[in-house]
Amino acid sequence: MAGNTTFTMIKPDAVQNGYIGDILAIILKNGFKIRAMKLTRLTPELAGKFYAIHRERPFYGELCTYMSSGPIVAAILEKDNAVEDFRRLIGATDPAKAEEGTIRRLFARSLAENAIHGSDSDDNALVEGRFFFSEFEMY
Ligand code: IDP
Ligand code: MG
Repeated sequence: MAGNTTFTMIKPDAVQNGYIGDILAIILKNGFKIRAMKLTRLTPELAGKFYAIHRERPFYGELCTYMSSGPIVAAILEKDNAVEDFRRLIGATDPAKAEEGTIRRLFARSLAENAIHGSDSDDNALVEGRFFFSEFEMY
């Protein structure tokens, strides 16, 4: 059965461009509830740990530099079928391929700087949420 929570980050480009409010409004309008949220900043080491699954990929270094280049908004979101519904709402990794109306289509600059993260499975949603939040920060 699909779980009801996912994890997201509004990435440094989107925070820098002033899109936090617009993106959160879309997320809330689409029925997601915020269970945890913080403005924070990753170090290159923490970004490397978060994206360790990609460490063999050619873009890993660039990804860690980008994800530590400025503050992000990290959040745990709740909704029925959260992981799948949120991935649909953010759109394809490459904003040029993302559907009309998706968050990446609306706010992303490029394949690398693509505005927002969404967990790709229930298991990863849990791991990623715990990476940023203690149980006392989840409501
Ligand atoms: P996802 O965020 O849609 O799940 P992943 O393939 O898991 O996409 O990649 C993680 C992140 O790495 C992407 O969101 C994007 O920021 C970056 N990325 C993915 N592919 C490339 C690439 O080919 N060049 C540069 N950056 C990339
Ligand atoms: Mg991914």
